[in-house]
Amino acid sequence: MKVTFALSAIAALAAKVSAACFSERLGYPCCRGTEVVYTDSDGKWGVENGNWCGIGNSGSSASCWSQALGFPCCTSTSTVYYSDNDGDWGVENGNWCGIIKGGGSGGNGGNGGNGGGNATPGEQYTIQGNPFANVEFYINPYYVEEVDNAISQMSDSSLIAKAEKMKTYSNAIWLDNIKNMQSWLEPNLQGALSQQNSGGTPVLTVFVVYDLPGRDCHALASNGELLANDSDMERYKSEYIDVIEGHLKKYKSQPVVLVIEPDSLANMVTNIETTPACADSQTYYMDGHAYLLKKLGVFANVALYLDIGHAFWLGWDDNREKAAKVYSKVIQSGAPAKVRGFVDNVANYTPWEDPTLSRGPDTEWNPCPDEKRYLEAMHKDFTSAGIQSVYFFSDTSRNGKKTDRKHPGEWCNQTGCGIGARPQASPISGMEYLDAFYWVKPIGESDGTSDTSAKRYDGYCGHETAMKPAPEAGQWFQKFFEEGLKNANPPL
Ligand SMILES: *[C@@H]1O[C@H](CO)[C@@H](O)[C@H](O)[C@H]1NC(C)=O
Ligand SMILES: *[C@H]1O[C@H](CO)[C@@H](O)[C@H](O)[C@H]1NC(C)=O
Repeated sequence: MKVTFALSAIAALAAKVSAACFSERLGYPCCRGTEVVYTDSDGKWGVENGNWCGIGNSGSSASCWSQALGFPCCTSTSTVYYSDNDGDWGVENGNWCGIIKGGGSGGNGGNGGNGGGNATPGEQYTIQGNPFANVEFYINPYYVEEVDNAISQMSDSSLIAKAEKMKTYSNAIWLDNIKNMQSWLEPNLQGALSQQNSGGTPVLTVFVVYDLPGRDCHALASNGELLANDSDMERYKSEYIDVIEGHLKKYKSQPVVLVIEPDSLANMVTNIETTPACADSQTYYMDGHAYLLKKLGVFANVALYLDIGHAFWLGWDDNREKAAKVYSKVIQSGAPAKVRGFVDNVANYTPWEDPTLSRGPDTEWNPCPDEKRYLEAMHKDFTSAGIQSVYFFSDTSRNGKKTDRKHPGEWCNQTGCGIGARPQASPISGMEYLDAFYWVKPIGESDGTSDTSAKRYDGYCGHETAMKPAPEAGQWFQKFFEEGLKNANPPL
């Protein structure tokens, strides 16, 4: 296969699968003996201890073809994640696995037309207006797998029912290092394309571009792989942005939204003077934006949104004023690229509306104490600053409920958090500049480790209102996921 990597090679899994028979993935054990009682397209069946069992690794067409390529066969999924000349690939336990043909009866209905072969891009798609409108949202099969794993650890049936619903909602795919970009970008574009080709409705995929040199200069938990130096800047351009550009150029017949570099420009607004690492990163952040805008902001089927932090970051009057200058300068530096707008509250917890707060000592005189008032103010300020296209979408993956945090600057794994509004286009009437609510941060993936000895430990993740113990950023956090399900608002 083209994508030669293993997210985590699990020797034990490979060993288990090589000894397995075809029937295990269908929920039946392997036979010890070899007497055939029945044969169907899945393979040869025997009966032992009063139960069906499978004989051998292959039925008429059910051979584990991927083993020869060094990958196990899928045992519990038939969701096609990627197809190439070798066959259909799924993902299990963070590793690629081969889907055995003729075995699709394992009870997994798949997720809507992912099962095409090598989908071929068609004619150029052109986004007109709101890219979230009149499209289907792509469901990330990897997240579905994570949720399935989470469900397998649950026993409460009402919680399981809520978790099942999570598999029907879209969230963004984070291209948070070069390797993950190589692994996730093209297969998901392919998946969305085959769904679009078979269903007839455009299928929108949202990716997060997130690998600037010196990334996340003000926090430790999500520091990136590239340092703020010239040689890493070259890698960002040639190994990351240029590769993304190539794929977007190829997959021109489907809509794509890009979230651009969360936290980076907000750090340029507030943290250059106070945080040396942000001062060191400044030229790379600015040049990086100019470069990526010129490369990625020129496709008719791709809409870009620059990250603007959240209400309790840039909401204060002086910060908004500075922000208008920084963002208009960045957009000009990327000309002739087009930027559709801005995305707020990415991976944060600030509620969409919080009528209990108004400007005063409680908000430290922030006049924008919720995301709605923040976007209203930003819309005004950015428009006055001469920015041409001022639209927004808001990350509502985890802001359904006010969390336990005592200070709105707390960002790590907040207890009491709940899933927020479901992904939807044009959610608020009268707010025509709000393109969508959408889930950028996949809920359940950790914000950062609470292990104080870890290299990327950030003090915020040890705070009183942070859930502990927490795994490294991006890894699955079961307890946190369950809390989000229970507290979902509106309820799941
Ligand atoms: C830049 O940082 C990388 C580590 O990511 C290091 O390998 C490289 O030597 C550095 N280059 C310079 C010019 O300092
Ligand atoms: C941080 O998140 C982890 C998992 O994401 C959770 O267990 C931990 O409680 C959270 N910590 C805080 C302070 O919210």
